[in-house]
Amino acid sequence: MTNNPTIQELSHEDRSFPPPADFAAAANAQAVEYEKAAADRIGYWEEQAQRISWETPFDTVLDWSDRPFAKWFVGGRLNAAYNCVDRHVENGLGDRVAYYFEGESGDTRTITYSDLLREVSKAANALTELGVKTGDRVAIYMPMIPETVFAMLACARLGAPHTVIFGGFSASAIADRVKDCGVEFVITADGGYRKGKPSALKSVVDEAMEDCPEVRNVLVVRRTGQDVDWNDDRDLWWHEVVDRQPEIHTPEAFDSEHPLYIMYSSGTTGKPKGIMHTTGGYLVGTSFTHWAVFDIKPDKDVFWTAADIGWVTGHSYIVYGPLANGATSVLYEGTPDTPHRGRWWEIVQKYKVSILYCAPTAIRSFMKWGRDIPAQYDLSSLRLLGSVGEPINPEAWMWYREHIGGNRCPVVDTWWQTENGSILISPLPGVTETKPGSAMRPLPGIVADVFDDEGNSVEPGNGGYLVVKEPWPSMLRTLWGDEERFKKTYWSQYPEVYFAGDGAKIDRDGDFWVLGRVDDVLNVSGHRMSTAEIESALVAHPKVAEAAVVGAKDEMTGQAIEAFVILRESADDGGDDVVNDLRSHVRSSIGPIATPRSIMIVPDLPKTRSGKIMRRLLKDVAENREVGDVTTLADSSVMDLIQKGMKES
Ligand code: 6R9
Repeated sequence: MTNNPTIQELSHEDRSFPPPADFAAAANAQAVEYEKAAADRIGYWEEQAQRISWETPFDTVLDWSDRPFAKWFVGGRLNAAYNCVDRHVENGLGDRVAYYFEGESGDTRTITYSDLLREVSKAANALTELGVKTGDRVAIYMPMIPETVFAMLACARLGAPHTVIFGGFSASAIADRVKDCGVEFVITADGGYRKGKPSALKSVVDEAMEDCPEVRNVLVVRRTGQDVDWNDDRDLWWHEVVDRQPEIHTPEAFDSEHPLYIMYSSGTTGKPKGIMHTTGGYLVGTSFTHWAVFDIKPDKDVFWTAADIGWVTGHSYIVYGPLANGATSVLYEGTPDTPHRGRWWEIVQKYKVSILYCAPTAIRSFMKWGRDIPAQYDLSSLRLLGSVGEPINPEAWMWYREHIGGNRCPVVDTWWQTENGSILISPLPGVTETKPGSAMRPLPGIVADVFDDEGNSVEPGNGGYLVVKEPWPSMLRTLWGDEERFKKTYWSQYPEVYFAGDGAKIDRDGDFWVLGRVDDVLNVSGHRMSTAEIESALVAHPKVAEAAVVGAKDEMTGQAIEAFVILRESADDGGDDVVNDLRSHVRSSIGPIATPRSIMIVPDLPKTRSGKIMRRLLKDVAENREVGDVTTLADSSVMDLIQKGMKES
């Protein structure tokens, strides 16, 4: 590993923001949390486990004897749905709102914890009637509607692990997951509303089912009322089966290590990985982090994770974390620009959202649309902002802080992965003096580091591989049906250490800068550089809305930097001047080594449905190869436009 300057030095990042005094004084998590966890990590997790109601208390906090297969809270028994729903009603909080649901087309529903208990109980009774048993896997392919949560919790209540498949996936992606997971029961809807139109889901499931003869039933929620084909032997309407069920259902307690769900990773290459989470540790991890990182005050806050339930962020911070903590959340079905570009801010204003959690890609879209749009709404209810999913460039961080947070809300950049189950690296909003673009420190109880190729901790300022050195409660337990791949992917680079697959640096203050996937790290003439660093420099230019950088093979330098840039709407329409401008901008902000070989102005970037830029496809373009598999793109026409532009230029 070469001695590179830190990202701070590269991007001249010297701004930092202490928590506002009143926020700090009232914060859930104070600095003492770090001290307690450092003094006794296992004891710390034992204490955090008290957030959860155990039907049978655990006798051992962690069994790590069969590493890398961890067992947490051994001997404990609990029911996840009971923890998310029943106990709050038993504690007299039945009238508290669990969800403010906002449909894309403006229809709304308010669901209290009592409503949730009734709906989840009925759904659990229905699944039981239909033969779903403890241990059976249930696939859920749904829009962002309350029934999605009811279905997940009904599965959890029965100990039937769910596998939620993002509602934008194709029939073949569904079939792959259903088969890999041995699913015999599917829950879907006729369709959902997206970008102002009903989009079909049932017909996609129908197509997938042609390849999945083992599925015996498909339970269908009526959401849009659109026409659907019907297979009388297999298909059932939710309202016909669930509505007539008894409203009482007694939950059964399961072992702490009973599987709660399987989530297939968004993996951009190869067969998807079935990441398996279990019950006790996952609930402890999600409820603890939701308390510590989001400072949740369940009787006051309105919490909004603007992500899809079909991704881990939705599982942990729309469903399990907030519900375990008895919080009130917003559940929004649609897209940020339907019917207009102020939709999110209208929702914040309407429900007085106090904590917002979203992805940098959304923030950069809002930047592109301009600050005047959020300025038209009352965002004064907001008190804390979070970011997740990819490195947030300092400019987007600053824009978020200023134009959404009114320079008053702490911004928490939270690093974690599907595999992690819950946030691992993040500021504590009432404690940490944050730096734009840094996820700052491992949370109390988490032991992370940055290693070089040999497995030594890198010197401050040097780049390396992000690792987690001790197990944590919400860690994945295995890959479904593939223990070897689990061991090889995460535990083979360094003995007994979790390899995250991300590059990172630790600066001289000990703060972490996550640079993106290791496969996004470039090597130009022996200099290690992150795509994120160069993208960050590009996006800092006033004319740039969004940028993606890839390394293309180069005979002289090993790799050469190729940039794809979307201009802001206010900028002129590109041309050589802009390109030259941007090249010299990157040169002056990072150094000549970072100067892109070419910069292409594009109308859009290829993204997965979870918003991650698919650099692999851009690399194909940059290296003049046939473009690879585009089926996981949110909009596959983007690649045609980019290639066309490439030929013309
Ligand atoms: C929660 C989630 C995981 C990958 C991860 C990393 C990137 C997520 C980040 C971040 C920099 C952050 N990532 N959060 N990179 N800073 N705050 O997104 O899970 O979909 O599994 O993605 O996302 O590269 O390895 P998942």
